[in-house]
Amino acid sequence: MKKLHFILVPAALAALITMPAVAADKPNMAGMKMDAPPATAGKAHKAKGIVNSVDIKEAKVNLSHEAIPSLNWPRMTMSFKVSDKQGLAMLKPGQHVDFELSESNKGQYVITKITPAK
Ligand SMILES: [Cu+2]
Repeated sequence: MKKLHFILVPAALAALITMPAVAADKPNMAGMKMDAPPATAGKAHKAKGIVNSVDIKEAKVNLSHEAIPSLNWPRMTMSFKVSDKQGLAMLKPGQHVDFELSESNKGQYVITKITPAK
């Protein structure tokens, strides 16, 4: 009986080590199934992402966003200006968020609305 115990422990550990990698991918996959905004939705582009850092003073957020089909953008990590001051004030690193982007001028995109993901 003692011997069986020693065989089971490494197997359980191996399962624990491989699990987080799988779990970390799941939220992103689920996010991609969200209803895509219609192509005619004006200048607001809806997206999802995870907050990396927040700069209240500069009104900026750095986040890793999902692909944004309406802009033909792949997923990436980048900083955005945020005009939604109220939304910005509530953000915390690691948080999953839903946000809306608008082009302000010459390819500069500003987040006009940002909320914790539902
Ligand atoms: Cu980007």
